[in-house]
Amino acid sequence: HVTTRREDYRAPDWLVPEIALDFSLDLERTRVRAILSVERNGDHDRPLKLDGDGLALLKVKLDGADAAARQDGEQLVIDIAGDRATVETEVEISPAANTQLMGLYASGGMLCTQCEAEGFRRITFFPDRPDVLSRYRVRMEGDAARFPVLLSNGNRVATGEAADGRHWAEWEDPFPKPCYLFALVAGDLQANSDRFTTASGREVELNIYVRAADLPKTAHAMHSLKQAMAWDEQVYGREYDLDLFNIVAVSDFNMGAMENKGLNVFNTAYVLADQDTATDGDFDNIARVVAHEYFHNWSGNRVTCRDWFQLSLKEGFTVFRDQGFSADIGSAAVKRIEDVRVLRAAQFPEDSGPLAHAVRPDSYLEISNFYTATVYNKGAELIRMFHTLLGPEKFRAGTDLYFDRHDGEAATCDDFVAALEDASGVDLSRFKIWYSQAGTPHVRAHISHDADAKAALLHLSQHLAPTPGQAVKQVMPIPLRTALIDRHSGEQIGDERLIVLDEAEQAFRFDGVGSAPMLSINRGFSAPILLDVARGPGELERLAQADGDPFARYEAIQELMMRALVAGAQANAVDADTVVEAIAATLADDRIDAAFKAEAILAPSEALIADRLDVVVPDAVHRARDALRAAVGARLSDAMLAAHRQEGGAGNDLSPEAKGIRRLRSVALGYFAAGDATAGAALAKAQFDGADNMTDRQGALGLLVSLDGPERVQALDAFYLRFREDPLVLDKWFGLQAMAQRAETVDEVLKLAEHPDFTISNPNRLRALAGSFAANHWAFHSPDGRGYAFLADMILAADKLNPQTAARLVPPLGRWRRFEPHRSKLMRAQLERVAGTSGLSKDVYEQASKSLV
Ligand code: B3K
Ligand code: ZN
Repeated sequence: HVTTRREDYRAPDWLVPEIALDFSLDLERTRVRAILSVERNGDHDRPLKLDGDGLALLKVKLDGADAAARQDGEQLVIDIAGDRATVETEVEISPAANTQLMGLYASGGMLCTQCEAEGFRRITFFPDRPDVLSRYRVRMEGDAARFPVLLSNGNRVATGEAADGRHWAEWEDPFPKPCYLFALVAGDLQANSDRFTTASGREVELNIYVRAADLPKTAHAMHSLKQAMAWDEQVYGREYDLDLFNIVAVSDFNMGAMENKGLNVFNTAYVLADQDTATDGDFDNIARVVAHEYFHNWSGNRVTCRDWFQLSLKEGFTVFRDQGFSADIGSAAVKRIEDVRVLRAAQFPEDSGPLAHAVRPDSYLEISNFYTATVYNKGAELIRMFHTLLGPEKFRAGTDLYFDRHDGEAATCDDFVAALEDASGVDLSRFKIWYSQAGTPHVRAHISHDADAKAALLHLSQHLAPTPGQAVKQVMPIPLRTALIDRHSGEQIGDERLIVLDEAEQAFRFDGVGSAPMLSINRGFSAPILLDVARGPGELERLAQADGDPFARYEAIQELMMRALVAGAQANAVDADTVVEAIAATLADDRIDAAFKAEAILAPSEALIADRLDVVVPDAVHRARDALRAAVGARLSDAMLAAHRQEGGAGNDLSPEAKGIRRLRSVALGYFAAGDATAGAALAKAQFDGADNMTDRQGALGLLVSLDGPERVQALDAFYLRFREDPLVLDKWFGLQAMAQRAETVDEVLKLAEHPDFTISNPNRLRALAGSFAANHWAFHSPDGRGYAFLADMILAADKLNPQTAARLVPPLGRWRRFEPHRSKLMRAQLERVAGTSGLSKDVYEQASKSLV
């Protein structure tokens, strides 16, 4: 396995300004003819090297004559005398046999492509790197009955009938693009069609292609697309640039979706929704992903990445953009809470584990392994820090300059920062260390007060633990939105300040502070750090009610719970008093909305609690959390019932208010059931039976699966019978059982793996069972090690079909260092078994071997 290093980057030897592709489509055997106009780049005499992967080469010609091409490993090497040439190749591939879902593959009888990062080489020979940009002309021909719809990037320029019931279409994309943005779709699909008029008056035809039966479920995705198009014009000044924008939904897909120019290909999970089958969370995710892929048209497609180490240039920035969009169309405060929860759940563990890597990594074996929470979500936090430092106007001037300066180019993260600096006049050089240094900085804070001087001193220190390959860490600049709050009145003292901690230890002075204040710091989560604030007694309780920053307020309640839970896990007894009071006060507060209440009172997950412990004993964590929830539920049963019964969440109402009421409905019911399992089960069953929407139905079922009464099986069976024909809902059925908080969950999961509806070849189904289970802290860490063995079995079985998706299941085992010795050994043993298996893909090999170090 070969390591690719960022420092080895060299400009391409040959450019390919034009490519013409000709597909003769067939599920079993597709022929691909490619004509490349190549151009020597710079003064050198190196041959043209084209990447390939699993291609059966039928023919290669240079300027129309048989070429002396040699195959070097998977590459095709061609000597060219002049500076320009035409290279023609013909290959055969088998979409039906393509279980990796990279390149051209079959899904439910249709054909589609996924090329990012390195899938284009599985379609034809080409310099498969993002800094080679070409104009594409694509012709495809196939059976007219099987593939009535033929799509590619750009505009359809011609169509026609061919012999033997075949037909063809030709597409042309006027915008030069890297090959990872190429796409082709052929299938029996129907479109939900609509129009959008851009700010400058361009009429854009919009289509969402799905199987005919799914058409009624496309309205929300279409609505979201139009919202996203308008938002990008208003907030970033970015207009769409073609007359056509197509989305296609596919059932078998490795990721969420893909931003191919003018032809986004989506996992059905991020397109299809209606009241009966999709939760509010699903609706939100559809809006988020539709917007994300659309936003890539500028941040990714018009300006792309020079090399894959720059992946966060498009992904971190585009996640930041989709976060802004979701905040604007929903509740900004709740969106921030959700984003930080994702960061803490997915990225912080990455940053503190064996697979820690920088937002701009330095090396990889397999680039697919670097589509991570670090590159995406921490990358977005980095952009957010720039936004915080510059303010919205200068930030916008910076992004305008970036798009302007690099339009049509393949750029770097340094280029992005340079544009922000040049447009704003602000020197950001010291912040660039956030791109290169892995790990989550740990900041400690305390306040001292000088009554005579009426001044407060904020003492801050930072520490960053070593990560693999980075033994010595440098100090980082950490932007902290900070305010002081009067202990008695609860009022903020003076204005909020933006402090930048950029030394190992530093003090900041606040004047005009009459009495010892309370500290509100890292407001809005202005920096992605771990924070330890020395607090006086009663302070968190006070901040939980008084802090003017909604995020800080949420943090205060969560920290209060976290302290009780960590102490509880260590002492095997939970003191719930302060938590009960804080939750009671939050529920009673009519200045805050239901959505915020639901987020604030939700107990931190077991994984999050475990992250605070030096040595994790999963049963202790589970017991502590259970005990706290039971105490809260028992002592606040009336308030929980009232919150559960709050009116206003009509099933067809997708307003933020209605969503908030539904969210609180199930969260409150969860607490109530924790306090009284029997009455809780009955109420949950009633919610399940009476639900006219999937949010309430899934919310209730999510509780019932963890309870032991007869309602559990009744509800699961009813759900199965009703939705067994709907793959996305069946995924929920598998996922909810895998997430059940019961001692028997491992047994259930092993049984579900044998269920006729389980299949390892569909990534959504595999993630629903194995991915959900690995995230079920208590069950996965079953002391007999069966959970670990199951996951390892799944990884090895999936690796034979789909390495990319298999590799994504490895990280939960890589956390072995954090657990008590017995489990630690069991986890390690399974990792060793995986890493030691012969014939492993480089995807899984990289993740497993790195996780053992
Ligand atoms: N850019 C794609 C990622 C596809 C990666 C596949 N290995 C999705 C997205 O971030 O928009
Ligand atoms: Zn993306």
